[in-house]
Amino acid sequence: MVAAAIIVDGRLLLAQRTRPPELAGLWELPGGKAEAGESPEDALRRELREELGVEVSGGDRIGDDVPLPDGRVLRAYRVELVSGTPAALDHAELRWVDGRELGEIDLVGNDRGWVPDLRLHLNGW
Ligand code: 9L3
Ligand code: MG
Repeated sequence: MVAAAIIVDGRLLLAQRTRPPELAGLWELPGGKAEAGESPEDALRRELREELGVEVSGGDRIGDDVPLPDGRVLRAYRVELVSGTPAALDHAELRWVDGRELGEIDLVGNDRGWVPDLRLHLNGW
């Protein structure tokens, strides 16, 4: 599983999940599941195209891998917007948050451990 930290002008892009019911309404770093034979970087580019309608580049790791209950790991990458304006094509809503807001918003549990690392790159904390 791969997720993206898109940071512009000291704010991080968060996306509000619509599913499954137990995660609906919570906010996450956008991303998803790598398909068979797909590299994490390719998976992230595809997911962001599908979910946000944007092209991204880069891909330095940020934060630690998060072990998921099913044995997979969730890994976050810092990416830069290359083209397009993020749109909520697969989420309820998008929001740009600064460091303070990141600490106050209801994140999905899996993403909470990344907050200290993310904040180092954000304004306002
Ligand atoms: N997940 C957690 N944090 C994230 C992402 C992208 C995904 N930043 C978890 C939520 C779901 C699972 O991974 O349990 C599958 O995500 P998706 O394929 O529904 O986006
Ligand atoms: Mg997803």
